[in-house]
Amino acid sequence: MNNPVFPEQASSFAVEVDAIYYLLWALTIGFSLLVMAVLIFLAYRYRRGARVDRSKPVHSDLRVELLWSVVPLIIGLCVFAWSAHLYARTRIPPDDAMEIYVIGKRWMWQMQHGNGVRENAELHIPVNRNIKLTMISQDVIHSFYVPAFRVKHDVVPGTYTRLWFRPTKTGRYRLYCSQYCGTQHSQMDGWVTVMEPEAFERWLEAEGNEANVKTVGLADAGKQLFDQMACGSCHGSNAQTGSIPAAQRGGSLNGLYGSLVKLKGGRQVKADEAYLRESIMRPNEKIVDGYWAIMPSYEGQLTEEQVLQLIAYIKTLGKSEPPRGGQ
Ligand code: HEC
Ligand SMILES: [Cu+2]
Repeated sequence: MNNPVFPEQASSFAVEVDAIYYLLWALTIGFSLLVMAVLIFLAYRYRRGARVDRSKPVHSDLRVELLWSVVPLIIGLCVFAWSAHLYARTRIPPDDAMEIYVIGKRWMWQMQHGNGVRENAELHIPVNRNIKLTMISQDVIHSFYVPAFRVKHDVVPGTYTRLWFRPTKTGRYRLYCSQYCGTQHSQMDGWVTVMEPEAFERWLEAEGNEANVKTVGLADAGKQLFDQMACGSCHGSNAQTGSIPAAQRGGSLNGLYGSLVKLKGGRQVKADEAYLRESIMRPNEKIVDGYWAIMPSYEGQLTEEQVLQLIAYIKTLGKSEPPRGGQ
């Protein structure tokens, strides 16, 4: 069922998002009725000609004023705390999440699974698994919206945004773009298919083996690209780079992903996907402490897909080796 007003609750967030939504409805309706009821009651009671005591009109009453200020304030703060808590949880993907890359472009969604399988306007995922989407746009702002999961996030050009959720029901759910992005915006939709884990594994394997489509894992494609673009001439081991001191080329990228990078000027940043992308596309934006700003920009030379492949490769670097110390 894909009822647009009450979409199915198909993710771990859905019930709670709806609970807050219904609470807001209840508060709005409840308070409106209360105000109306008092209004009508007083209007009736003090109507012209009614025999009531009007000798001591009340102009102000501190207790009443406090009551109608403090009670709504407390309710408002409670709603805020609850929503903020839920929001924070929707923003931080768990570490064990299965990662899928999403590229938005006019007017299509393209998904990339870790093993290299690609889908257009479709996303297949296993049920009851945490799913993390790393998303970027190739042109204008789009927004990835799956009502049944109660998740929506902008997909912007130039940097990655993230979205995560855990589907709790198998089925097919609508996917929309919810930022007006041009003439065919309304057709920038698709389907998310949530499958039993075994069925998903079979599907993924079958897609990967599909005749005449040679799928190479994302990270493997990234490794090929890394060699092809000769990134290793600056970022390789000493054997590859000869005797040039590290500062005059680039350091090893082993264990970089997820680490804290010290920048020139003393600032520290976490090496997440957005940082890696920026380091490749606009290397002069943030210079690593102790290095020279000699890395060329690859902006315009790499497609978003290729950048994703490079990042997938960099993420695999040094996982088996000890974390890098001081480069
Ligand atoms: C001419 C040498 C050179 C080439 C070629 C080069 N880099 Fe770099 N790279 C550097 C230097 C120097 C730095 C450190 C200074 C900086 O932050 O720009 C760096 C920084 C980086 C960083 C951030 C490293 C950190 O420790 O935070 C990443 C990621 C990176 N490069 C990836 C790449 C990739 C991918 C390629 C190939 C597409 C590449 N580089 C090609 C010299 C190079
Ligand atoms: Cu769009």
